[in-house]
Amino acid sequence: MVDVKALAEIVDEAARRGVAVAQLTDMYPALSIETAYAVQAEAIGRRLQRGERRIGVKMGLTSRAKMQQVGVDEVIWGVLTDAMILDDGESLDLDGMIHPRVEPEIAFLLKKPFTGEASAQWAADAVEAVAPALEIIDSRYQDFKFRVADVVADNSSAAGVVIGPWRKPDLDIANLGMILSFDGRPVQVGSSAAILGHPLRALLAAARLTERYGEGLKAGDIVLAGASTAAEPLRPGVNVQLQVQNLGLMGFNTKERK
Ligand code: 0L1
Ligand code: MG
Repeated sequence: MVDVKALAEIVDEAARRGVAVAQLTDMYPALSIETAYAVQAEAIGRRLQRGERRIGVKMGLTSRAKMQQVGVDEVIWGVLTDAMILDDGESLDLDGMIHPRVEPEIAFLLKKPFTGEASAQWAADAVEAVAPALEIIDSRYQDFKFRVADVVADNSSAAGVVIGPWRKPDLDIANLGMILSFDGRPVQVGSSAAILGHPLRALLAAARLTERYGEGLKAGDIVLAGASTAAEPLRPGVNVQLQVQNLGLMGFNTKERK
């Protein structure tokens, strides 16, 4: 019998203290996806008890590049809280993180709730605004190695999010060029088409999966669609920028080591 509370404490404490742990599936090789989402929900409950507020969800592994990078080929999701938000242009302290990476994404802001039953048109109509976004991920597992149940339990590696300027969703986002740069040099180049063929498909997947394993999508939620390229390891003292065609430029800095 899996002790969901005990596993939630392991991943939550690892994130809080910035200390890597062994994969949960070492202890429970048969850990199911359903139980892993229960562990995720319990760990998020611990964050909410500490005063954090749920602001939306992140989709993970929505592109081939991401699936290949971590050797898991299943779309997953996690919860975003207000404590994970970093303002556009702000500085990020890497101290307290284990092996942080950054990846280029598209963010949606929802104006109405919708469910797994929704059509693509309904999903598009539910979007209030769209923005370029950078997700900071930090697996709590040693060597950034995990199986799908491990990463789900670990809130799909969510660690931080920077959102660029919001704009009305009155443009075609099917195939936008996305360039992630470190200190002005491109390190990852991709297209929004790499996100499940169209970022709106990630939104539909979010509705389906969050309804199945969680609370569904609500008005006011931010939804990160998932990365269009592999993630890039972060290091101290770097300027990180994302340029998304027609959506604009945004970014953050990492602080120098103390
Ligand atoms: O946002 C993501 O695609 C991350 C999902 C988990 C896998 C990873 O840590 O790269
Ligand atoms: Mg991501």
